Amino acid sequence: MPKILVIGACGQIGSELTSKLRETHGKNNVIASDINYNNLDVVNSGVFEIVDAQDYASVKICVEKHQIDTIYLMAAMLSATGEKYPMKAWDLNMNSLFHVLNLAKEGFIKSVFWPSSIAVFGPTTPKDNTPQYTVMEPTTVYGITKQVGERWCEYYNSKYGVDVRSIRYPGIISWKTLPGGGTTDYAVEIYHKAITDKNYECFLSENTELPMMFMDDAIEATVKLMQAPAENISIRSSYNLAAISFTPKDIYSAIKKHIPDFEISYNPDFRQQIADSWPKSIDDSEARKDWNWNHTFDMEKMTSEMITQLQKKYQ
Ligand code: AKB
Repeated sequence: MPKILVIGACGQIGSELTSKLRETHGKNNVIASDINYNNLDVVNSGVFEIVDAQDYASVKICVEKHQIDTIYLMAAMLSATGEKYPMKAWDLNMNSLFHVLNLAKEGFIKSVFWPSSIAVFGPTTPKDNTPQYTVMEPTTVYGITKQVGERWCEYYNSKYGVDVRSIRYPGIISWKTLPGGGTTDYAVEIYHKAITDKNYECFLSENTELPMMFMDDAIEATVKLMQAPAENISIRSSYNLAAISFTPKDIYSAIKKHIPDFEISYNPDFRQQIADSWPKSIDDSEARKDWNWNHTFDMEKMTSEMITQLQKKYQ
């Protein structure tokens, strides 16, 4: 059984990843950690430690205390917040990655999962069916940290034999924990507002198409990648990953089928420019080939699950 530490376990992906890993590997083999107690479901559902991902000693103490061999580093500052605090985004996203990679290099842990993002791509990248290997000129601080991080992951793998694995997540849609500070967050907010207010003002324009994925698929992909035999992992920077692509107008129409009196308006802000620099759709054939990745949620299935679950939550 691996002994796992999830850093950033209170966040949108970290929280659901923690519960999936606990189901799979046993509650006592998965230590959740974050910089605060922001998600009580996570804090109260197993062993929880306060860990500052930016502080090497804080991470190392936790690793040694629990004899951790695998770290999932889910702490990061996302694209929209990163534009407000560029240096903080750089420091958090890069320092945390170096700490974890160095713990692996020094032999304290055996393997690392680190999420990259579609934000590694930029305006000069082909937008449709974006290939695994292509032009990458990110224009956000977040995207720069993810692109540089990918290079370091590949470097630590080839120079020091570190077993680091990564996925370029698209926008992730979930109902349990809210995302924070991303450009794709509208696709979660819209479901909440459809139920609570029957009205949503979208910060992206109606025809802005972006790659997206339902949380269950994102978690499944992460677990699959980490369980794959090392010899199948041909990419040590980060894998393209895709499921569905849609615009605000598309998601509005899908929700309206369930909530006919739902209304939307559009008021694009600074996040529009970020969205415009990203791909519309992603070619993830390498992930499908190397570790049998396959998504299961399309727009319809995701929308009925989101609405069913959120209606229960707000009852
Ligand atoms: C963001 O919008 O910043 C993130 C991402 C696509 O990585 N959700």
